[in-house]
Amino acid sequence: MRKPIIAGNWKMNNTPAEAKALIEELIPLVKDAKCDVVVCPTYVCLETVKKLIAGTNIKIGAQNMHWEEKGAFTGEISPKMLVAMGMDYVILGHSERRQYFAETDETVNKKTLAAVAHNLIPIICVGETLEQREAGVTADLVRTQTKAALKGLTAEQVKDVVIAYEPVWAIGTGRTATSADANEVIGIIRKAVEEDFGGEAAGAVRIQYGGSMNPGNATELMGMPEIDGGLIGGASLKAVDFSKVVNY
Ligand code: 3PY
Repeated sequence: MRKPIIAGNWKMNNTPAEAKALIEELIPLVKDAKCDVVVCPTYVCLETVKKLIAGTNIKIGAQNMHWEEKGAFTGEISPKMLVAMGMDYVILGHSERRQYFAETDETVNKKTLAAVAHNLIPIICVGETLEQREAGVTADLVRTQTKAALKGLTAEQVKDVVIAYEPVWAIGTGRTATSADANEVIGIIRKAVEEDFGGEAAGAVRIQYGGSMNPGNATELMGMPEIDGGLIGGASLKAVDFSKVVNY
């Protein structure tokens, strides 16, 4: 049985003071969650949030990182630094990073290998644009992105990775894939994992749905057999909304 995992991607929102207020409101609302609960604040809020969640059931992740441990990479943060700050997870290859910051399948793969080598759990995002969906290449695209991201890992390592299927056209738009569509594409991703790493790894890897998941659609999405959780954007910025998704 795969334990569901709901993660909040705060994106570029919240000052440390706002993050403190949000997490303090959230802690009591999700304390009885049956799923793994993760929040992913900006780098500048990680320390504040990490301190506040001590002793709770909430885990913490960053939204990106570089693959090198250190060096002349102005503006970047390394896996070693995230580990030193006590991070558990790191989101990699979010479509906003692919779209606006030239993230490629190759860099996502380098980051995935670095995350796993440092015992950070990567939440690897894959998903198609509207044009790709309309061109009928969704399955090919998510298969390629998934296989490229995981290349070089062992089957044992793949079991602990988290993948997020986020159709780009459903991100921040209020549009959601139907639960049947999301379930089908996640099934395709799982099959791609099986082809490269075998049935045991594919059966263990957790695959989330992301893209305008909210209190109104979480129960239905989470009821689908292939969907193991959610990567939540806008709804993770309000403690009550995020807690309703977590307690779906
Ligand atoms: C969204 O739901 O908007 C997301 O991008 C989650 O990562």
